[in-house]
Amino acid sequence: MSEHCVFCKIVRGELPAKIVHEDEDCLVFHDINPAAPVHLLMVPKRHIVSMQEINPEDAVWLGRMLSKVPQIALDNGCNPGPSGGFRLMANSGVEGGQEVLHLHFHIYGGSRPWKGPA
Ligand code: DGP
Repeated sequence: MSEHCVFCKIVRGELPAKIVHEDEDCLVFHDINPAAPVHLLMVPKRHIVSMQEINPEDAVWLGRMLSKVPQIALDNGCNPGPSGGFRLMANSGVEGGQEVLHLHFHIYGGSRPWKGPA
């Protein structure tokens, strides 16, 4: 946990968020500034800055967390099947476009076709 991190504050319940899923590894909530009809953030509960800090020891919890993305996407308005789908994306580091320095995965979807963020 990091005292001043905005996503740690959401994990601790100190800041409000529209939470759609919670388990031992992560929270999933709506992005405050949606860039698609469905725009969720999957945030690990542990404070990890970005994918640059991930190493092989993280494979178990990271794999367990990411394996839940398809069902969470479907349950929250993404369309099923090859003509539906979603985009899963993680910015990593400032040069990777990351603004909140706590690892998170964007889940975008909910329209077809959707060209993605600029
Ligand atoms: P990134 O550029 O990958 O670091 O994206 C950070 C995203 O986090 C951005 O789309 C806006 C979102 N965000 C920032 N602060 C908050 C917040 O307090 N609540 C919620 N729900 N989303 C936030």
